[in-house]
Amino acid sequence: MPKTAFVTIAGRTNAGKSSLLNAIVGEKIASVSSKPQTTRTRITGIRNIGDTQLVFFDTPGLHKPVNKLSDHMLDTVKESVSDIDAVVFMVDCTRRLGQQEEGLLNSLKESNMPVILVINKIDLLRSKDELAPIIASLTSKMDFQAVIPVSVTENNGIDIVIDEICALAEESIHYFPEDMITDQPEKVLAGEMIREKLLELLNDEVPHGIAVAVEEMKEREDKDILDISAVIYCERESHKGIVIGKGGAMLKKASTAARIELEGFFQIKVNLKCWVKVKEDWRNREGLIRSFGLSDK
Ligand SMILES: Nc1nc2c(ncn2[C@@H]2O[C@H](COP(=O)(O)OP(=O)(O)OP(=O)(O)O)[C@@H](O)[C@H]2O)c(=O)[nH]1
Ligand SMILES: [Mg+2]
Repeated sequence: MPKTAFVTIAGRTNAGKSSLLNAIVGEKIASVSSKPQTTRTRITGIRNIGDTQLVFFDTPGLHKPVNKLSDHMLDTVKESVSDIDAVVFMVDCTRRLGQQEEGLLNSLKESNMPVILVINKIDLLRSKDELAPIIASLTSKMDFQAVIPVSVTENNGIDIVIDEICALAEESIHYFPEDMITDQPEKVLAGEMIREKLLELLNDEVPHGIAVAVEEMKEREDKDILDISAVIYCERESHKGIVIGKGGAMLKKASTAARIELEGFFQIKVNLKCWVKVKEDWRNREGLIRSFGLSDK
């Protein structure tokens, strides 16, 4: 009989949740950046091991809500930690637990669901001795199914996370075909790759106010070329200037980096065209948030 486990990865923003999802799935399906609040929606990643199918949900990071988009992101986390088999609660070992993390831990405690504590970024600790007090403080808060220190970027400890989750899988049919790694549409994946590059290249508030909509994505009939056209939306006219950059330099840099990644992912030559438009204060406008696929309400 096949087995399945549904697992949500939750935790503070920037802890490394999407990095973990990518490492488990073995392909980069979720955007990763050094900026907080990179992930905006629930992202599904699938990994098959023998007759066990693991279905992971990467979620937006916990943060202090600052606008309506934040409210939707935090609702996504709440909704994603019910009706599943386990939660991977990921912390950044270099940061203290925040109020939002404490809140999530308390609700997980009440739910009686197995919670695997993953302590990430141990490569940043000066010595291994620093780990014991961190573990002691976290385990005093609740009874975890397992406690696993990891470094996702150094590929250290991820196998143990996978083993622990496999042990929780229950007999059930598989819900996804064996060769599927995510349920995200290709246009969404492409848009996220473009947004990730802008997040890394831009500073301050500008990158957080960006949404990318891929309007067209089509393989040419006569040539092995994938044409992609995308619109980059930002919140103000002044931000548009920053996104485009002097003589178009910023937009060129971001779209070149995105094109290289798109070509690697889709294994085909890509012709990427990006336009920049303004949608004033879209992160506080429900209709626009919905039109960008960032809320289903
Ligand atoms: N040093 C170190 N950095 C890491 C590790 N894992 C992830 N990072 C970095 O941490 C940053 C955030 O990683 P993400 O995977 O985007 O974090 P996230 O939890 O998904 O963030 P949000 O989507 O904003 O909630 C990136 O710059 C990663 O490269 C790790 O093990 N060690
Ligand atoms: Mg993320």
